[in-house]
Amino acid sequence: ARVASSAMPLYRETVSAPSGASIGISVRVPPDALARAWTQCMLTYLPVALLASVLLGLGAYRLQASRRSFREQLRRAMRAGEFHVYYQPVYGQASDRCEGVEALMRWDCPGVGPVRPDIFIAAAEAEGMIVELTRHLLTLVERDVGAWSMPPGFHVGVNLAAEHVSSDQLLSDIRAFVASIAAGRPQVVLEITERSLIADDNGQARRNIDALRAEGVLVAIDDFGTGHCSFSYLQRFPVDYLKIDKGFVQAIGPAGEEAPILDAIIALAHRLGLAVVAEGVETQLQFDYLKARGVTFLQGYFLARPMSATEFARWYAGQQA
Ligand code: G
Ligand code: G
Ligand code: MN
Repeated sequence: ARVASSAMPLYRETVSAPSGASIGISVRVPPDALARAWTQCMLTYLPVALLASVLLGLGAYRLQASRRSFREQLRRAMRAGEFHVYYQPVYGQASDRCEGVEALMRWDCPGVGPVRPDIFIAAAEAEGMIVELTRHLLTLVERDVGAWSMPPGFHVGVNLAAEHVSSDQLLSDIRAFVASIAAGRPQVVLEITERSLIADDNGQARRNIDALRAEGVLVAIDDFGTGHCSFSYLQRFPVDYLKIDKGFVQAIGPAGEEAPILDAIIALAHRLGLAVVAEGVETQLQFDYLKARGVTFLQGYFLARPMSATEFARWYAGQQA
């Protein structure tokens, strides 16, 4: 269409037809119409864009704030003494008695109640708080173990997250822990997961573990068989125990059905010269099955549940009597 010559060119194109002729197309608009269209466009989309960016910003801020507040909440809970440690007896099959404990962290959050450890441990790992939390656990264990009187060599097992195992603070943390409980001459056992071996990109975890084992600390692979387990890591990464996950132990059926994977793991451990710890032993049948296959240590509700430090001291004294 033809419009006033003051109209602004908006679009221009020349198309050549198959006949050889060329057709010119040009679109022009009067400036005021163009300005009106732009204004309308802005009025429609600008509020939407503004709203979207405010919402995004608010979302990012709240995510940051909730992360910060989770870290602050953990620190506050540590200061307020809301964490404590439960101890689950570990039974030695050769001696037929309790030869150690595994320390398991508990959080009683006022107004909320007990928070499940798998939840707060996973959250602490995700928020970069696990090293701080584990250090706190070590101080609680120091206090508890100091109040017991156990025979020398009594096993004290603690769980370590992969991030801690591969950090350069591990050596000093564990050395300080060992020194602080040295009076009773216990045997410290570090329970690490398969992930600690696999995530060891720069070899720091391996160096830490080698150094601590050379100083007499024992190392167990926890929850064995549940991670991305690769047998080649076991060959390259020397440890002392394989701790078989309760899932495999529970495969021993109520009528004593064979558990082929469990049998294979026990055989593999023995071939590698590793002692086996079975966890989650809940029945007499499972207990007998594992004992018959030469499992060194057993742990589970059939033997004893995790208990507080004072309950454990009383229970242990009762066992000796
Ligand atoms: O009792 P149980 O529900 O405690 O523990 C649940 C899980 O939490 C287990 O896999 C156990 O290994 C883990 N866990 C308990 N205490 C600790 C701890 O102090 N550190 C780490 N890394 N894991 C722990
Ligand atoms: O993953 P790790 O081995 O660190 O955790 C031990 C977990 O197993 C703890 O949550 C502990 O309370 C739990 N546990 C200990 N004994 C038994 C048992 O006999 N049966 C079951 N189902 N869980 C157990
Ligand atoms: Mn464990």
